[in-house]
Amino acid sequence: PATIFLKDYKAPTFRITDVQLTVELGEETTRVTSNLSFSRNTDGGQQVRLHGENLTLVSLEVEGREIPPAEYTHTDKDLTFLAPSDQFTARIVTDIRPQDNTELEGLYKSSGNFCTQCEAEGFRKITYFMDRPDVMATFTTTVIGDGSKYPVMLSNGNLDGHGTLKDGRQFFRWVDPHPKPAYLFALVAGDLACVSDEFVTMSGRRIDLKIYVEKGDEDKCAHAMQSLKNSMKWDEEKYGREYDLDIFMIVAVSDFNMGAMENKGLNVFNSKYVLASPETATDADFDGIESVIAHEYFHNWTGNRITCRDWFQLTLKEGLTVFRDQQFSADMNSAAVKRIEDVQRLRAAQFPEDAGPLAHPIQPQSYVEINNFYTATIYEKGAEVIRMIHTLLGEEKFRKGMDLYFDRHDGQAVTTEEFVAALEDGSGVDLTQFRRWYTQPGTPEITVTDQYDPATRRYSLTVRQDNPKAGPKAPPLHIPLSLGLLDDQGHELMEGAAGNMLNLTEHEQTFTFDDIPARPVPSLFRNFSAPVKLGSNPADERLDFLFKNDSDPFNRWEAGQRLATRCLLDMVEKHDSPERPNAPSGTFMDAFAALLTDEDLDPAFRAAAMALPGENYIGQQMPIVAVDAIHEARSASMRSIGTRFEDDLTRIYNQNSGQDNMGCRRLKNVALSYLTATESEDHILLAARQYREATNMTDRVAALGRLVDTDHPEHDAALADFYARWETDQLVIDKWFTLQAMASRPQAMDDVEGLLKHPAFTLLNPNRVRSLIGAFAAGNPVHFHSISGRGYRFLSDRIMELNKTNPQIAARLVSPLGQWRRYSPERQTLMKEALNRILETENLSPHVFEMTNKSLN
Ligand code: B3K
Ligand code: ZN
Repeated sequence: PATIFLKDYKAPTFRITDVQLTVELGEETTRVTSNLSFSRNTDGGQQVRLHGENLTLVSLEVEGREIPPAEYTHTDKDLTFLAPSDQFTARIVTDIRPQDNTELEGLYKSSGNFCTQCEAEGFRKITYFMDRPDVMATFTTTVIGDGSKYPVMLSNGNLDGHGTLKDGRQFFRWVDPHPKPAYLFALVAGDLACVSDEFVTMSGRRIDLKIYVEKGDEDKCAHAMQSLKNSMKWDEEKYGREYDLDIFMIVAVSDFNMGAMENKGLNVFNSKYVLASPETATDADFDGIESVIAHEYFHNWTGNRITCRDWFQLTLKEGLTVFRDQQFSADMNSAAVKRIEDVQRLRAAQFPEDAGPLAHPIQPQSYVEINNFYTATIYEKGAEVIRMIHTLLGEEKFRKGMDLYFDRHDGQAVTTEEFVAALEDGSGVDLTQFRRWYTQPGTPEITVTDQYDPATRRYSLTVRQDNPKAGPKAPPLHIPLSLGLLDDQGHELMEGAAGNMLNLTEHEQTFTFDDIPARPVPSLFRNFSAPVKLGSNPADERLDFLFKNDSDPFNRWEAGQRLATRCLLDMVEKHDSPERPNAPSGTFMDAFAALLTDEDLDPAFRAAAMALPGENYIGQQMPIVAVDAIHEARSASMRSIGTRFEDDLTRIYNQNSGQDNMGCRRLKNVALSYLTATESEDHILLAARQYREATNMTDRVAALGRLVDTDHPEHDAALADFYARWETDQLVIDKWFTLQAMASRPQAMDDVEGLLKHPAFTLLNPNRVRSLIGAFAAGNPVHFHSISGRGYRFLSDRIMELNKTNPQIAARLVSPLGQWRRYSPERQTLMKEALNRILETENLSPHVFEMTNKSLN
């Protein structure tokens, strides 16, 4: 497959300015008639090339004249003909078969309903088009079909008319006045239920809000609807952005390749990010819905009205919109806990990506398959880059920059350079050096040393940055370092508890502070002010001190995690030696004890601080991941903490039971995880009781998660009960698969293989694939990395099967194997073998090819 390069970008010779689309839905064939208005954009000849895949061309007319096959060329990827003049119209008729579309890109069927997914290049699977984001057109879409089967027919924009044709078929016509690229096109038709509400905008316009779901799910839309209204209000207040159509629609579908899609006025969602009730969804699900609803809504301004010039600019809309949804969720909930979770996600997914064979800058230079570039780097690191701009500019100037960006580029398809320039011009802050974040891959490693001279009362910090992944000659990045200095009582030595902002712009730089009465304790990168790795690990006492005193909640949590990580790594290192510890250090245990009695802390924060870092995170801190030793060290620590603090944990468990509060549930369930780690019968029965008596899914799943890791009779009983209880709710059954996929008990691999044959398992549903296969590969290190190689073979078999039906989903599963350099030689051999097996597969899709090939290099 061919590689596409950013440097080869050329503006299109012609533009399509208006599209009149008629889609006649059929059970056998669906006919698409497209009337296009072209106009010249640049010099460059008469040739017009339209993208098209899996289409049957029925006819082509240009300026009303039927074009004979001799006058156009036609491959399985495109259609080329000559333009008669600088402005002309074309009419193209094609047939497609949505019912056979298992890739879930273009027009396809989900649970009997028609729906679309066009980003990035799906519109070309519906009709011939200039399917590139810098071609923006107004769309009028007429949907025609059997009204008894598909009473609901939706597309982008405002409803312009509907009725019945002479032949009895029903039609709906939608007009979208805002020019948009084809990737934002959407069409939905089916027998769906609708939940309605409304929102009055800041200028007093009344907007209809509609959420379409399968019949029976109407009572699970309240949280999504509330989140939508909150998002609309927040974007007005925070960014001055008002909604711009008369109606905003969301459709929930059960077969969807990712989370959701921001199509203009008609967002299509994975039902996982819409449907929720306390009985069926966990607190984390509720938070996920809030943030994805917000994310897609925010795209209306950052993505839709201002879109990307080409797909190399993807982070222009994704990084920025993730940053906006993170800000929104922080405003709606606990900002500190939200920041912790965002950083955890960045570290879990993006740091390994940026350190491995698939590392790329947030603005990549090349790709084979664009769908492979919807990565944690483009999204999460992209959001961190925007956050750093926000930090460097400050709230007020950031808003000025954003205002200028919206003013200057509304209605355009732009580059990240144009974004940065607008922020610079609007704020007056120079971002010349900062721009390097867009083109350098890799996570910078920061080393800090400090000195204090009592005679001069001068304190100095020497900070060094290295980015090995970007190469030895890579120029230094502009890194905002938010700093606090604490005296020995834990008081802030510098003005403002938020600390000082240092601009790290050199490879190595020394910052000095005068009038410091005694050696201070530095609190570095407060609120995680830059996506970097802090190499130098201070002594346990210093971490303990920060854990108890830092006024920055993120760094407080961070100090605790670093302390825990150090203990766990020490246990791993001594795993095979006689002095192998079976519990974390005394310093850690004392710090933990303090948390158990600190009733002033926000419960959700306390729960986050009490949780040990995960096995994958610990593994990331080692050059070669000691899979089994890490698992044993972490389990032993859980056990020893549970035993040592049994009384306190039981008290916390009881105090926080029966409270209708997310933070309390989280705290209670952390306590439960330590108690059950002791494997004492009482505590297993406590989990079993919580499972049975739970009034909400958060508690039920937390309890079940504790039971699936045991051999206790309650294991089978609870799993069987859960399945029987929720058999008809696909999203809940996904949880049932996931819990078993992540279990560490010895027979877990057999269980997982057995589940493939379960009647509820199917490779055709992406959520189901993620719930079993994705969860196993990413969330079950001990079994996935089993030295027998069984886990690797299991994954590669599934990738090869999925390659045939859904290459996008198949490709997303490759990355765990790409981490092979981080494992022992035996595992390396087995992982590479698995990758090579995939590479030798016949008819390998470009998606899987690119991921596998790069993973081996
Ligand atoms: N823009 C979509 C993602 C499309 C992925 C295409 N493979 C969802 C989002 O980021 O909002
Ligand atoms: Zn997005």
